[in-house]
Amino acid sequence: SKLVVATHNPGKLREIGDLLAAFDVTPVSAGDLGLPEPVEDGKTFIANAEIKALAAARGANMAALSDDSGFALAALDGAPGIFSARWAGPTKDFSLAMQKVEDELRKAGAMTPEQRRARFICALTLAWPDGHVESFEGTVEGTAIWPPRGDKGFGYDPVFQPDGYEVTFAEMAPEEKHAMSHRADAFRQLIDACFDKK
Ligand code: ITT
Repeated sequence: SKLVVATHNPGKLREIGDLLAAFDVTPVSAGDLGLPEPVEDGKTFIANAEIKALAAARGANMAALSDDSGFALAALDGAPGIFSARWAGPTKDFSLAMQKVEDELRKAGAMTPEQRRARFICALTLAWPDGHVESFEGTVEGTAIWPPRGDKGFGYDPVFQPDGYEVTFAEMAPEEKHAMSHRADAFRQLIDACFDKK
């Protein structure tokens, strides 16, 4: 069966495609279907994931999967959180967003690893054209490091070192990140609840 992947973020699309590879669904991207991006005015990751998945499911008249995710720093009360994409500015430059993370952590006096606790959050929503939704949230815990390291992955990956690893997400092979990421955590829950194995 076909599934619309309701994202315009190429990094996410690649990871969701990898994570879906073992299942009996053919992903089609929202961008390729020419679906517009809805306004994400929810106050939580799940609220925004539901807005995106429902808009795509209704627009395409097919089941749709969305991902609303972000980076959260304990020392900044969870910022950037649901505003993670916006910290990169209109040019979507994540070297800028990572610099802003570092500047804000310094301003907050957060210099030790204990003060630099960070987590990624991923909300996934599967939605159907009739308005039914199933949502799941996954997380991964770690530390915000500086300077950025690695050139794989996307977004804030170069400044995130997951607990128990000496490498950042951007230094990991994709399979390694997929085995333990916030997205993988949310996916495991969704797959258990909604998908049949091939
Ligand atoms: P769509 O809404 O089209 O899916 P977006 O990039 O606007 O794309 P979000 O509003 O969910 O999506 O923003 C999430 C941001 O959080 C994203 O732009 C990344 O910078 C960051 N992010 C999410 N998952 C990440 C990951 O696995 N690694 C690094 N950064 C991640």
